[in-house]
Amino acid sequence: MKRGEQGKRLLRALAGEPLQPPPVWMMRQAGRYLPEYRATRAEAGDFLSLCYTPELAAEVTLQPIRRYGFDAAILFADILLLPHALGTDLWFETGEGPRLSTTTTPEGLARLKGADDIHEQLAPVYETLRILARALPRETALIGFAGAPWTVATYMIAGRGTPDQGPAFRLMSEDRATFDALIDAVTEATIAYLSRQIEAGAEAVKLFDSWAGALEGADFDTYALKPARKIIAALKRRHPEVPVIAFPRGAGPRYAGFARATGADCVAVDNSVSARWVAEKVQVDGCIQGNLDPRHMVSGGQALVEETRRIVETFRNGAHVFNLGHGITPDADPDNVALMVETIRNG
Ligand code: 1CP
Repeated sequence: MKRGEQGKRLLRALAGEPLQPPPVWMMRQAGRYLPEYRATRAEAGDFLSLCYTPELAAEVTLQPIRRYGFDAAILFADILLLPHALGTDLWFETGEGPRLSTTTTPEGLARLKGADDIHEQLAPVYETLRILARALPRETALIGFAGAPWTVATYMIAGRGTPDQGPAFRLMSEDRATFDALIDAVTEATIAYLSRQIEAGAEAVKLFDSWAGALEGADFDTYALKPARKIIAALKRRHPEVPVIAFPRGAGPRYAGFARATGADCVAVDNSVSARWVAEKVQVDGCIQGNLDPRHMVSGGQALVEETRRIVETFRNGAHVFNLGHGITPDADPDNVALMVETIRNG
């Protein structure tokens, strides 16, 4: 191997190297659009059992790698396992989504476990990573992840997903001290959780701030930028060689400067921002990831091919990891994923 051609392609891109073709993986690449995922999920019985059974979680992580040869595998787990390990009740209502016991008072906060006491419950997640580190093809990078504190807190406060994060904003305005203490508790636990994921074999980690776009003005700085900066700084002290991908979904103009402000090695962008703008304003600071509209995985055809080519072309002068702007949906056609990968790799 010539110098410069060494190492996993995902990690080279995250280190800032422009690559043709770009490495590719997909958010929610292990999921219900794949018949083999549905079969393993049925075997597990329910979603949480799937997350907490290392052999089965590793199996569904590997399924899209076998099918498509993606450049990265992402640990199969969920951002809500962390509140679960902090002591929150968690269950999934079939067809509706997650339900949690709520944390909205100083007493509720006091009942949460400390950051050092989460690992017993999360041991199966670390075991999944250890299995994957052994089982993955040598060219495939292993990504660990956690939710960003604001996004995780919105679920802990509301007890479920909410379209507007109303309950979290209400607590923020009515009892900011409790709200801030919850953000701090989740921040500390996230540092402990991601450190253990790295020690178990994750070669890169991603912070999902799915609801960052709801934060405006100074709140964006306080609750999206600052916790990300704190988590990334702590991880870099312990594991300086491990790259961090930040995904402040919906950040819009605030994507610009996000990498510099937080120390993230790569900023993942959704599909509400134009690739041209991202190339000019975000990619100047380093690697970017995204931003194909996930709907193309449902509709396919020539539009999918053209959009894929356009995104590859627009980001070709800098470091780019090809991905969707958000997770692939259950109604996606697996053949469209194959067409996307083929278009990226063969033009
Ligand atoms: O099988 C099923 O029906 C469960 C669906 C499902 C899956 C496949 C959930 C429930 N979580 C997951 C896995 C998951 N979740 C991964 C695995 C790795 C991958 O393949 O990408 C990851 C990274 C997540 C992250 C996650 N969970 C986020 C952040 C990313 C995003 O999509 O914005 C969020 C917000 C969650 C919460 C969650 N978990 C599941 C659902 C349906 C939701 C959203 C709930 C809501 O807001 O209503």
